[in-house]
Amino acid sequence: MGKIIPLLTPLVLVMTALAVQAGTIRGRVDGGRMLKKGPAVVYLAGAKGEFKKPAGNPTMDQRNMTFIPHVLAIQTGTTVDFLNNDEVRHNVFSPDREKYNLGTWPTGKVKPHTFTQKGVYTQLCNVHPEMEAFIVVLDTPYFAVTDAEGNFVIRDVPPGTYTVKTWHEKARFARQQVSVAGDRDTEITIKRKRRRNR
Ligand SMILES: [Cu+2]
Repeated sequence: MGKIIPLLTPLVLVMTALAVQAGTIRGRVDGGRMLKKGPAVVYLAGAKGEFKKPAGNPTMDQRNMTFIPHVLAIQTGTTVDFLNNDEVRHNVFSPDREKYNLGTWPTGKVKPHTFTQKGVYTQLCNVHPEMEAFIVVLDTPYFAVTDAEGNFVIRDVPPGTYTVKTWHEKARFARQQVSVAGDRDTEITIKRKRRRNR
């Protein structure tokens, strides 16, 4: 016992230092009325290293004839639990990327699906063509979905320089470089992409 305690102390100090070094990016996507159609997904491209496996399964619910959430961002390898909380039967399929059709089922049942390929999946129900959502699968753990005003926070980012990219179902946004330091928050505003020749 006497030998373990002196070994643990430096380990705790190193772990504390690592935790302190992670930075935070706070920002706003300047999307105006585009954000009324749906939130944006902001993510850091070019992050390196071994990423932690995502913990827990996010859900994609079907309630009041609507997919909830409208936009779900996840890391590759994440399993999403698909729910049905309506009285009617709903279907779950996507024509994009790895393509899936989980079938059609009544209220209360849950079906999981694991996303292994990055990309944007249009989430549809073949019983109700008006139902639509988006699952954005990213090969990075550093991302955020904005609120209705475009605000977002990306936490626990290792210090470094990254390209910030933004996905939105209707609008395109400019990329930008950002440098993250461990000792302070980095604030950014993401603007709409300007069209050339106009
Ligand atoms: Cu449906």
